[in-house]
Order: sequence, then C-alpha cells, then structure tokens
Amino acid sequence: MHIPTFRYDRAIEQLCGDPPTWPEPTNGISEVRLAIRYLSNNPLLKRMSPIKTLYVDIVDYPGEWLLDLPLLELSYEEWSEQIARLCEMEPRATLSQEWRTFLETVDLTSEAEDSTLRQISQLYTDFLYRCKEPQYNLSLLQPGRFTMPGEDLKGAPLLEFCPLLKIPEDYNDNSLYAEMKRRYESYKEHVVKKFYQAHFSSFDRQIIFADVLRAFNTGYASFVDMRDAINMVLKSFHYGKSGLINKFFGLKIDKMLFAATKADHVTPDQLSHLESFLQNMLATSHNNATFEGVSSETLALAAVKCTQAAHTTFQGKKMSCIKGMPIEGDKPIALFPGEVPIEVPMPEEWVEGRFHFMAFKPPRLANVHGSGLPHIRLDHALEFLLGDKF
Ligand SMILES: Nc1nc2c(ncn2[C@@H]2O[C@H](COP(=O)(O)OP(=O)(O)O)[C@@H](O)[C@H]2O)c(=O)[nH]1
Ligand SMILES: [Mg+2]
Repeated sequence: MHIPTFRYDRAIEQLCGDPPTWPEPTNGISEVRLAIRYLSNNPLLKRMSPIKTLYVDIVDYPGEWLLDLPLLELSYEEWSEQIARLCEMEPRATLSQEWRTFLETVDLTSEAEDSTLRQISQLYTDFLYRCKEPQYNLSLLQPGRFTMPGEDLKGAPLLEFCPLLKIPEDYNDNSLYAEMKRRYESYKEHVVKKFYQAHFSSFDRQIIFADVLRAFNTGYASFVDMRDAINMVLKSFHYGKSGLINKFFGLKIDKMLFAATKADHVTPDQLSHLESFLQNMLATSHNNATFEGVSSETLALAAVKCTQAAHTTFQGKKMSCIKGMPIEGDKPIALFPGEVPIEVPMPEEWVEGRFHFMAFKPPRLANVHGSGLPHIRLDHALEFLLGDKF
C-alpha cells in the first residue's frame, strides 16, 4: 500500500497520444500487480478448476540504485580509494576537476560545518550529473541516490557527503572527515540496506536492461564504464548461496535475464549480433560461480518497436535498413544504422561516427487495447521469466 503504483495507464495514454510521446523515464520505485488468468494444461488441475490465476508483481526502480549494492562491502576509505582511482582517468579527470580542487582546499580535520558539507557534496553531485550527460554517458556513478534520489530523499542531509582523495591520519570525532564517514555509513544502513530489505527479499526473477547501443554511439569510454558498472553490480549480487545479497537479504532469485534494449534501432539481421555482444560483455559474470543455481539468458529486445524493416539498393547492392520517425523531426527516414560487432572493438576501432543508432518517436498506435504494443522479443522474455509458472 505504501509503494506508488507503476502508471501503466498513463504510459499507454502517452504512447497513444497524437502525436505519441514517450512516457517519463523511471525516477523512483513503483510496483504493479498483474493477475494473469489462463487455462491449465495439466489434466488433473483442468478437471478441478480449468481457469487458473498467476499473480505477477512487477517492481520498477532506477538502475542507478543497483550501484549502491557494492557499497555494502566497502568501508568509506575503500570506496574513496576506488573513486579517486576512477577520477585519474578521462573523462572523469576533467569532469571532476572543480570538486577535486575544492576538496583539496578543505581541511578535513577541522570541525564539520553544514555549509561545507553541502557545498562539497553539491560539487560532487554536479560532477556525477556531468558524467551522465549524453556526450559522456557514464554509468558507474556512486552513490546511486545522488543523481536519482527518489521522492523521499531529495535534499536530505543523508546525501551530503562525498568520497575523499586523501584520508587524514589524525582526526577527532566532530571533524568533517568523521562526519562524512558517519553519513556514508548511515547512507548504507538507512538507504541501501532498507531498499534491498524491503524489495529484494521477495524477488524470484530479475531482468537487467542495458542500453548497449547508446554506449556504442558515445564511444569506448562509455562502453567500458557500462561494462564495469554491470559487472560490479553482478559481482556483489553473487546470486549463489554464499553471495552478499543472500547473506543480507535472503534473496531467492532463480532466473536472471539480461536484455539489450532498443533492439528496434538495428536491422533484424543484427539482433543476434547484439545478443552475442551483450553476452561477451558479461562473459566474466556468466562464467564464474556468480550464478550457481541461477539460470540466466541474454536477449535483445524492444518494448515498443518504432521501426519497420525495409530494403534499399545502394550502389547496385540490396541492403537491409530500418524505417521510422526520428525523435527530432516529422519526416520518416530509412537508414542503415551500422553493423553491431560481436566482440568488443579495440579502443582505436571506436572511430567517431562508426555507430549511429538513431532514436525514434513511438509509432502511432491505432488499437493498443486490442493488439497490444508492437515489440521485439518481449515474448521470449516472458517465456523465459514466467513460462515455467504456468
Ligand atoms: N526505439 C525504442 N526506444 C525506446 C524503447 N524503450 C525505451 N526507449 C527510449 O528510451 C527512453 C528511456 O526509456 P525508459 O524505459 O523510460 O528508461 P528508464 O530510464 O530506464 O525508465 C524512452 O523515452 C525512449 O526514448 C524501445 O523499445 N524502442
Ligand atoms: Mg523505466
């Protein structure tokens, strides 16, 4: 009762508008319960009560929050060290300049002042927001709530701390350093653990979305960051019996789906490439014991298919392409957005303009209540996630 409802109705309304528009992206947690009525095939059950109901609770939350999970295993000092190391590399080195310069002028052993805490955390948060800008599109942004606080935490003092570049050796209890350390610990206790305890303890299936194509468009650094972020999260999920998430929250996930989104941005012949690419990107997580007892699958899918496959002739050769309405503009276009590599290209192969997976407007939907949304492979996803429950 205390969790906002996922506004499917509102999303459908927007998608069916004239012109159709994309619903608001997720910025907090919401849930929806589906009651799926179906005819049982089981000969015994069929005779008793042929119509069965499967209840499915779907929980939607920002992917950013997953990045808080690894913090549970890190002390404030260990986390600081990780961030400091990341900030030595571009583009973070430049983007974090202002925050780092300010941090260097601050005496961490001096008495904690609210105004300093606010300023220092604001500069750090600004840095995280810059990392998110489309031209950088970085994923490994911690703490997750700094850029995605959710309704209840906007402006809360719990979010006023930041990692450090150097740890002071001598300090007392009311120092800036001690205060930030306390806030980091209470962030873990009151935000991170609370979230996982409240929600993750009841999940038994999970789907993780990765916008691989967007990373392709942005470049190598963006891709590496996304890969590292997902692998970091998966490492701390460690879904097997001995994993962290199990230790803390008694999780019982038995199926995990990794999905590359926006599969309608590529030509149909590239779908299998997109899937192989995602699989290769997650190879480390797939191969080790992370998934003891958890079956996982990789899929390329589109929740709303915005393009049509077509063919065109270029220099006398038949080529496949996609047709759709670009997000900016009102004339449909046909294009070949590029080939999806199966293996990760070398850094020097990510040349500017190699990938151009364009964003599209949602299609005009005449009969969404009758035939549903046009999609790519959502049926595969459902079969994998729910098939065995029927
Ligand atoms: N072409 C296409 N674009 C999509 C699809 N799903 C999402 N998008 C685009 O990605 C944006 C963000 O998607 P959304 O699901 O709201 O992301 P969230 O931030 O994870 O909640 C949307 O506004 C669309 O522009 C899809 O299936 N096909
Ligand atoms: Mg969403």
